[in-house]
Amino acid sequence: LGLGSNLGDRRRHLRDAVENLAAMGAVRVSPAYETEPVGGPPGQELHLNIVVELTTDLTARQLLGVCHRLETAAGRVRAERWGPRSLDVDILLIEGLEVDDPDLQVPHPRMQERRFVMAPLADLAPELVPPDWEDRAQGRVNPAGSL
Ligand code: PH2
Ligand code: MG
Ligand code: MG
Repeated sequence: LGLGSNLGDRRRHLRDAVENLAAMGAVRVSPAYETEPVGGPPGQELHLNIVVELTTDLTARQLLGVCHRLETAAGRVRAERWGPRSLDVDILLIEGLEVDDPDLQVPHPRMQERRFVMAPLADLAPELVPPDWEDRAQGRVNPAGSL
């Protein structure tokens, strides 16, 4: 899962989400990165991004529901696409599964273009990132310690 926040207490939103995910299965959490917004309206605040591995028996659909509930719990209001958000939780990869539905694509179709995803993913699961990912990824990121 890729988690991000650029509104309100970013660290608190991410920590609460990780705590809730940990109640659903074993979690491994990447270091945090402070990241430049990629896409979306201009003038946005920096994001705090992490990647979380969750070991769970949930189906992809059930997991998508969990992601949306965590966003709602963080007070997310959906306005413009890629606008400021208290919490975004995206499914990046599910072991052994591909999904291509209008509302859910796995692997996440844009993850390889995004340094804010690939840098924490490379820390957490280096075996999942291609060796040349840094050449293709956009947006500056800065290490921001552990969550
Ligand atoms: N999420 C997006 C679009 N752009 N940029 C950064 N730095 N971090 C994000 O989490 C992010 C983004 C779409 O969800
Ligand atoms: Mg997203
Ligand atoms: Mg999202």
